[in-house]
Amino acid sequence: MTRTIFVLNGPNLNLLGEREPHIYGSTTLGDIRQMCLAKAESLGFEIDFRQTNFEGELVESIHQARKEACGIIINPAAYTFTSIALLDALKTFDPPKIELHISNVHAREEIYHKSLVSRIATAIMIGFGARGYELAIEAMAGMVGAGMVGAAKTA
Ligand code: CA2
Repeated sequence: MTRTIFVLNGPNLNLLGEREPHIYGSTTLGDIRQMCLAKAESLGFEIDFRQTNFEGELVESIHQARKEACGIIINPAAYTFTSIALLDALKTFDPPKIELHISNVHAREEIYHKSLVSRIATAIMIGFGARGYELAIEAMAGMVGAGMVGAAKTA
């Protein structure tokens, strides 16, 4: 079985550390990538780390993950709340999938409260800042090790 975890990041997350540090902190996406690689290596996993500003590219990455990944950690950013295409793609991915948000979306404006992705996520990591990525990798390693399968695909 593959030991590669896909870590997918959606629109505008390439700006982390450059703008709005009071919400998202000062860690850059490059820093987060390095943290993910180090954490995964310590647990015997590999990371395929990606960011895109395009919805279709996220969908394509999920299709690729179906063949190559033992789990997906995804911060869909704004597509969390709008993308049925992303929801449908994630439904086709059987292994564990963790939805991740750096900020506590529930403490923010109402437009950030209704995630479409949460309906099919195996687990959710919200509000731990950049550290959430490391925590999600630890959790993913545990779930994969336990042979866990993701949440129902038909939700
Ligand atoms: O907290 C998160 O990780 C979010 O997924 C970030 C999204 C937001 O739409 C979600 O509600 C919560 C926004 C990402 C925008 O990233 C920026 C980074 C730096 C400066 C400006 C935007």
